[in-house]
Amino acid sequence: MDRSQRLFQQAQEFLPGGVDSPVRSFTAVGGTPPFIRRGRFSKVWDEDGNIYTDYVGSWGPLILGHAHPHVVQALMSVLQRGTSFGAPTETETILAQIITEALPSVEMVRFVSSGTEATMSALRLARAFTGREKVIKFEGCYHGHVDALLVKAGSGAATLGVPTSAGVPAALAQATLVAAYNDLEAVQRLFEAQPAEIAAVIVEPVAANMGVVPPEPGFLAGLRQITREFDALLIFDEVVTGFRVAYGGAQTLFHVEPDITCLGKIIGGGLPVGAYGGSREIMGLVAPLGPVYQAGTLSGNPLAMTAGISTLRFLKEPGVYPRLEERAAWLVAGVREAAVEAGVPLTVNRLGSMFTPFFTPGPVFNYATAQAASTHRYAAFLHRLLEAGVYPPPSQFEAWFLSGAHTETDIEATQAAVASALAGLAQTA
Ligand code: KE4
Repeated sequence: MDRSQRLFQQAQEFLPGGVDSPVRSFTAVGGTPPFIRRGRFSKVWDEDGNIYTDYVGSWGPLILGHAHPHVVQALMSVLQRGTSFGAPTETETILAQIITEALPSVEMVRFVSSGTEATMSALRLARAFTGREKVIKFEGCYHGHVDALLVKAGSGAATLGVPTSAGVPAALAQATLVAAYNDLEAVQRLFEAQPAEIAAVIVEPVAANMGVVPPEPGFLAGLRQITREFDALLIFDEVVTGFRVAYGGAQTLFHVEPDITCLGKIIGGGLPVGAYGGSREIMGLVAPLGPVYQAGTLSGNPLAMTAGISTLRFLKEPGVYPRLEERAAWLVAGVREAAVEAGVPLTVNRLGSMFTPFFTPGPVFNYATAQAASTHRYAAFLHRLLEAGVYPPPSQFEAWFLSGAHTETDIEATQAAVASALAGLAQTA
């Protein structure tokens, strides 16, 4: 890996940690991150010519795989017309219509350029709509680097052991109440202690940022009932789960309708995007219609909209999600078998085409139980897989993503690489 090492050294001269997002730095797992030169379908190539079967998928957006012909052709067809106008374009209306048709709880959408912007705006909107200031989030859930939500966050914050970021004003953190994921009673108690002060509960309907942790039966419906009872809003952060776990996201899978939905990743097909949406009543507060200000130079960028439209149109084809489910179930079954064979304690949580192997006997149902996993073993596992041409997320507390481009051959090769890596781990401490 000479070229990636040289490039990483150069990058560290100009970019903090050599990266533009902390988890990419391999700080959690050690070693040099491969610098990626190109991707195609389920594969990525690094700058030293090594090829990998990719399970990061740009952290979720690439559910169709890298450089999918539909997306590339769609982008090529509009690129010549220009890249951004700062004026309305039809592409925004087309994508908004696709989203509102897919998500029954969403009547209107506002596009932004990242998931962080989506959750930040959703929080402001919920506070304006209710006239209240406090919010409830769950330990280990990550909603982007919004000041108010970088409290006991997951993803990179959990990975780097920085549960509460520096620079977040204490006053702001104090308005953020935290409960354990899957703990409805804790949420009930928080509301009973301050019944008229909580604007919203924000939740990843399937947690992905402490590793994958599905909601326990009744958890989401319980949040819906409690927020209704106390006149607070329920915000589903579906930046990961939107169009990932089902075409209509987790809200259609679990039949729970939130008041505000945050989206990102897949709806931009790999280009910068975020979105938040809800009823006409709630979205009617957003400027220029109402008093909640939110804006963005590249919001609704026509290239991102075009990539999103072509991606979602492909996902709407019959059979896409059942095939993802079948392939992911098969892959994970092989991983579980290999762990038993190797005698390595491993808990694999999966929902649809996203999953996480936790190096702990388990079960893993919240942040505390996820933290019991051995990050040391995960790091050793990851490096063995990289050697074998498999590219997992460089953190124990992230989701692995299967795409529609992963073939049966990819899955068999991944299962073999996992079996060999686990057998090797069993030999070491
Ligand atoms: P972005 O601002 O990174 O587009 O989205 C923030 C966000 C919001 N909500 C959820 C549920 C998310 O998972 C994310 C971002 N996810 C991480 C990976 N777990 C992005 C990868 C990174 O930070 O580099």
